[in-house]
Parts: sequence; structure tokens; C-alpha cells
Amino acid sequence: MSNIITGEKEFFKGIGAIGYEGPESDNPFAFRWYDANKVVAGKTMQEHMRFAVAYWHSFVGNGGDPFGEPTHVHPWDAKADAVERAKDKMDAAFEFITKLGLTYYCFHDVDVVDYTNDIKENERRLNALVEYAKEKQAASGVKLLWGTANLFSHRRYMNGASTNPDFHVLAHGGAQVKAALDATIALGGENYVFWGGREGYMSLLNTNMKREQEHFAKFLHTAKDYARKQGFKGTFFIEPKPCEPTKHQYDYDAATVLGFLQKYDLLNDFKLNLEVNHATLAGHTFQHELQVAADAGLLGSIDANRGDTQNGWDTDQFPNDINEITESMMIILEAGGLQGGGINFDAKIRRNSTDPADLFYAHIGGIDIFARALITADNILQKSDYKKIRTDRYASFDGGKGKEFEEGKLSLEDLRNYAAENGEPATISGKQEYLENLINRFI
Ligand code: XLS
Ligand code: NI
Ligand code: NI
Repeated sequence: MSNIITGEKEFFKGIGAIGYEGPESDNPFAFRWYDANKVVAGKTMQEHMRFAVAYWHSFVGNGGDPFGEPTHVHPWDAKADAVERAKDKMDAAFEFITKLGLTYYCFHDVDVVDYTNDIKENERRLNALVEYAKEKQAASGVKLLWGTANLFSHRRYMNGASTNPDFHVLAHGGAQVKAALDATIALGGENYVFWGGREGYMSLLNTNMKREQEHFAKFLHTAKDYARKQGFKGTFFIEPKPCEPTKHQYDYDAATVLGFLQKYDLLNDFKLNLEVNHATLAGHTFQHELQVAADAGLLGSIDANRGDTQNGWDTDQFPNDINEITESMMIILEAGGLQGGGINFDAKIRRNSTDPADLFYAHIGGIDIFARALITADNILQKSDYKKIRTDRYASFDGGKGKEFEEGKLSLEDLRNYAAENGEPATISGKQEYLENLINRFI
């Protein structure tokens, strides 16, 4: 838990600390499942989840869409001076996070404070807010889960940042990453994220894909070497996403990034930050992405949200699908947890959710879904025959010729002879519906 801290002004008046009240509670300002200190599968809920509030969606996003002007007019955005305005925003952020009783936040450089086109002025602004954040963190116990740099909004990045065909633009990306790394390190940030928003292409006709990907890898090495030299011990995360804003992004999905990290010798320092809506845009389930990462030892962190099954873009809604999240928590538990990361709500309230309370409802719902899913997933793994059914499907490889095959002792002729001697295999059910029912039974 963190102490509630407000600035000179209270931004979320009338809403106090959100506490655990249990599933029977009808208080919309309470957790029904998330009980931070409750122990599940050997760890407290807080240790499992490490929930983080995303600065950009919660305190910067304004509800504007391609068809309409902002609908969220933030009271912390009033002051004329950029640094003073940013301090108000930080007051609001820490008030919100501490009222929810959470212990982490995440930001892009430009979320913390507005940037100009002057690198020195940007560094001055960010430094001022880093000093302010240090005080807020010390007073509240809230920590930085990860920092990152926004290398996709400014017009100079329209053709990418580290994959831009113009070296001058790449260098500007480097300047921003340096300052964001310095800020992350100064604040004791536990991880640093690279989401390649425009690292990809709109048209292959004007793109040298091989050269761009080599630049991307070189850029990551350069940033990583700098951070390590400054004493950064945390993990770097790559966040896959297949498309949007570019037509094709190089970090398409977990499997693609795994191949990239392997090819460019980045596996020692980088893991994956997986986002639900990015998985579905790539044509996968979130569970698939988690399993790919877990099997490669790269399951670092999560950006929690959900997409809309009727829409083909990143709607970043708050999670509320209990089946999806329960199956995800089963994979995370079986993998031994997230490596270094946590669960960051990369999700935004809808354009027409305009009450200050809506931001609370959204986070409370998302937090409770994960907490309930954690309990359910642990029950399924501990108390059902789920694991046994899956293990038994592969029993033919546990001994005899199947085992010899796994050990590389059989030739193609051996396979042929085994098949010829043993006739037609029996049909063996995959029991999918049984397992689907089992999940629902425990929910
Ligand atoms: C956008 C991404 C972004 C990253 C951080 O789709 O999810 O928010 O998480 O740059
Ligand atoms: Ni994200
Ligand atoms: Ni996203």
C-alpha cells in the first residue's frame, strides 16, 4: 500500500482510498477481488501483479478522436508554464495512484512534460520533473515500473525513428532515448520499454527493409550500452505490435521479435512486454503471445487492455474478459511469473466517459478481473486434472520409442519400421470442450 498524497489541490475530490471489500460488496469504489496482501500461489497478489497506471492514457489522453475534439478537459492542464503545468499533472497522477493503493506507474518522456523542438530545453524540463517525481515517490512509496520515449508522435518521426532513412532523424531519436533513460535511471525505474510505433514501413516501394532493421538493432545496442554504462540494472522490453500507426511494423509479434533478438545478439538484455490488443491485431490470442514468450524465457511484462472484436484497430479498452485473463494467468503462473515487469494498464476510458470517477471504475474493474483470474487460475492448476490431461497427451514420448525419438536416437527408417509394425494409431480425443467447461466451472 502507498500513502495517499495530493498536491496543493485535490483533483479527485470526494473519492478516497479504494479498499478491498470482497465479492459481496456493492460499493463501486471498492475492490471485490483484489486484496493486495492476500497470498495466492506463494506470493501476495501485489507481488504477482505489480499493477501500474499508464501516464499517457490516464493523465494526457483527452478523449479526442479523428472525428472530434477532446471531451476530457483536465483540470491539471491549466497553468501556462510547461513545468508548472506538468507538476500539477504529476500531483493528479500520484493522487490517483495512491488512492487506488497501487505502487507503480509508467510514462513516455512527453507524457511527463510537454516537449518543444529544442533538445536542451526538453532536457531541462524533464530534469525538473524528475526532481519533482523523486519527492513524490519518496513521500508515497510509488515506484516507476518502466519509462520510455515517444518516438512516434512528432512529425519528424513520420518515416520512423531508428529506422528512418534520414540519419538526422535517427539522431533526434537517440537524444530523446538518452534523456528518457537518464530519467528512468534517476527515478530507480525497474525496466525500460521500446515500442516501435513507426519502426516499420508504409510502402515497400520506398523501403530498404534490411538496412532499416540493421539500424534498429544497432540503435538498441547503442541505447543498451549507454544505459548499462550509467549503471542501469533493469530489463529492456520490446513491445510487439503488427501494425498501426505504420502499415507493417518490424516488431510484428512475439515470435518475430524473438527471431530479431536472436539474430542481433540482444537476448541477454531484452525481454518482451506483451499487450492484449496487439496480440489480437496480429491475429493471435493474448494467450498465444504469452506462451511464445514464456517458452523462450522472455515473458517480461504486460500491457493490459482489450480490443473490440468488431474493430480492426487498437481500441485500448480496459480488460473485462474473465476467460481470456484466466487462461492468461494460468500461463503466467506456470511460467513462474513475469520477469522483472508487471501489469501496466495501457488502456483508456471511452470518449464519452467524462466523470472523474470513470477513471477509477475503469482501473478497479481491470484490477479485479486480474485478481479474480489469478485466484481462478491457481485453483485450476492446483485442484483440477487440467495439467494431467495435457501431460498425458504426450505420454507416448515418455518411454519406449517415443522417448528415443526425443533423444535423437531414431532414424527415418526406424520411424517407418515402428509404423509398419504397430498398425494404425488409435484415435485419441483432444478433450477441448471438457477443458473449456473446466475453466468455466472454476470461474
Ligand atoms: C501503443 C503502445 C504504447 C506503448 C508504449 O499502441 O501500446 O502505448 O505501450 O509506447
Ligand atoms: Ni502498450
Ligand atoms: Ni497499444
